[in-house]
Amino acid sequence: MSTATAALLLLLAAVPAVFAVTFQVGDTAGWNNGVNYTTWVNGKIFRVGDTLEFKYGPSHSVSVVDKPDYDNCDGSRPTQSFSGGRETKIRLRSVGTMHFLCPTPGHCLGGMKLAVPILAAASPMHSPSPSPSPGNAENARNTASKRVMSYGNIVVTMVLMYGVMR
Ligand SMILES: [Cu+2]
Repeated sequence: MSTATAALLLLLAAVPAVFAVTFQVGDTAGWNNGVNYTTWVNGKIFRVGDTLEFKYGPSHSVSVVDKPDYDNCDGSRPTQSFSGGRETKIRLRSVGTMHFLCPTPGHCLGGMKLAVPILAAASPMHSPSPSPSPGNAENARNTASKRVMSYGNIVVTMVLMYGVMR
């Protein structure tokens, strides 16, 4: 196979990775009172490999809960909990729906609850994780989707340069 063909195949393999996305929850409003997160989710497509970025003040926290606790705004037994930081990044690791709420009394009832439906990754390159549990927010992986994007960009650049130099 020619070098050009090889480069093209490499490009095709890398392109889906370019689309791993980091979503800032609530957009500029962040993770806060007075935001309708059901509305925020509408029309967005979340995939395994994408990242949720919660930005919040000291009165808020982020708890991962199951659906019944989400429905009841019960933050007493989260599967994961994050606080103290101004920012929490959670990588989406498996297909399904992840449920979040703010455990500060009254905040969930006031609307600080988020249910995110997660679809399969666009390509096998994304399927990360030996870990089966969704949304482990390990620091080491915080920038994973950005690194994936950089990798895609590098490959695209290489291929473009190759085309120009021929
Ligand atoms: Cu809150």
